[in-house]
Amino acid sequence: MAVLSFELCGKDAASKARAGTLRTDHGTIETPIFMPVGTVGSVKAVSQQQLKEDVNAQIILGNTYHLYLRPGLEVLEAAGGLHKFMGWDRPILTDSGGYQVFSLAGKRKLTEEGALFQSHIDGSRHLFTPESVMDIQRVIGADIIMAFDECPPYPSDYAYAKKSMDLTHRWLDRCFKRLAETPDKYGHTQNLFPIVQGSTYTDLRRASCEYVASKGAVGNAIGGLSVGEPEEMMYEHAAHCCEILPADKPRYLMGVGTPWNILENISLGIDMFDCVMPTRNGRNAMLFTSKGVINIDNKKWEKDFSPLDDGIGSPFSEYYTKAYMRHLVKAKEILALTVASVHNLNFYLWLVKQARAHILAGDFNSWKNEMIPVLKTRL
Ligand code: PRF
Repeated sequence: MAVLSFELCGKDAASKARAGTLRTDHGTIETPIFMPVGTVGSVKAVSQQQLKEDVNAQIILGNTYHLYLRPGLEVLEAAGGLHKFMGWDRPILTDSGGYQVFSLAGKRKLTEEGALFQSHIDGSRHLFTPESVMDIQRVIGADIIMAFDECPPYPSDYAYAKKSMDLTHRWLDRCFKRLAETPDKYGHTQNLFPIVQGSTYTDLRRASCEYVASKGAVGNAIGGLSVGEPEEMMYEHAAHCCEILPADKPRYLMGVGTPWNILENISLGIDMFDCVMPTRNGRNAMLFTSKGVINIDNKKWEKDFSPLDDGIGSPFSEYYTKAYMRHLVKAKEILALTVASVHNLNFYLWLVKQARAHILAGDFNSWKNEMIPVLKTRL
C-alpha cells in the first residue's frame, strides 16, 4: 500500500524536541513514542488485549533473531506474517538480529559476508547476512524493518570502531539492494530504517550520519549508544547525530532507556524509543511511577494501600495497590509479572504522551527539567 510518511506537527520553543505523526499501513503513531518490546512475538507477561486496552501501545517491537529461531520462517509464513500470527493489527517494528547475535548467541564469527552464530536455544549453526536478514524480515512482515548492523561494544578502540562502521555501511547497501529486489509479501509496505554506528567517536558518528542520510530512507535509527558509556556521552552523541540526520524524517534511538534518558533524548530531537526496561525491571519488582522509582520488595510498602500510581490517568494502575503488588511479589504469584509489566508500560506510554502535549504547548523543556528529578527519586 503506502510507504511510511512522517509529518511534523509541532516544535518545542527551548529545545530540539518535536511532535509528529507517523503513518504506516497498520495505523498511525504519534511521536515521540515508546515501543514495548515483544521479542518473540509476545510482550512478556502482557496480553495483546492488555497492550491495546490498558497500555494503548501504538507500535510494538519484535526480534528477527528470536523469531527466525523460533517459531521459524515456515510457521510465520504459513500464518501470513507476525501480525496475523500474534493477533496484533497495529504497527510492528523488527530489529534486524545483528545486535542480538552479539548479545545472545553462543559462538559467533563476523565476516564480510555476515555473522555466523550458534543458536542460544539448541546450539545449531546459522549464518545471517544482510540479504538473509531482509528475506527473514519480509516473512515476518513488520511495518518498519531494521538494517543489519554491527553494534561495537563500549569501549571500542578507534580502529575497531571505524572498521565496524565501514562494514555496517557496506551491509546497509546490500540491505537496500535486496529489499528493492523482493516484493512486499502481505500487501502492506515494509519500510527499511538504516542504523547509524560509530561508537563514541565524533568524527565516525558524523561520517555514519552523513552516509545514512545520503540513503534518503523514510526514517533513520541511531545504534551503538546506551551500551555502557556514561549517560552524558550518550546525550552528546545523540545530539550530534540529530543535527546531521534529516529533520523531516523520524529518528529512532535504539534500546533507550530510563524515563529520564527518554526525556533528555526527546529534547535533543529523538522521536522513537524501545527498551526492555519497563517489562524486565517490572518482572524484578521495580516500578516506575510519576512520583519516582519504587522497589516493591521493600517492607515499607507492606501496608501501603494507595494505588500503584494515581498520577498517570490509568484505571489499571489505580486498581492495584502497592501493598497488594508487594504481596504478589513476595508470594511469587505469576500475576505479579503482569501487573508490574502493564503498569510500567502504562507509565512509559503516559510519559511520552505528556512529552508530546508539552511539545505542542511549547513548554516541553521546562516541564522536562522539573520532571527529571522527580522521575529519578527513589521512593
Ligand atoms: N543495533 C541494533 N539494535 C540495537 C542496537 C544497535 O546498535 C542497540 C544499541 N543500544 C539496541 N538495539 N540493530
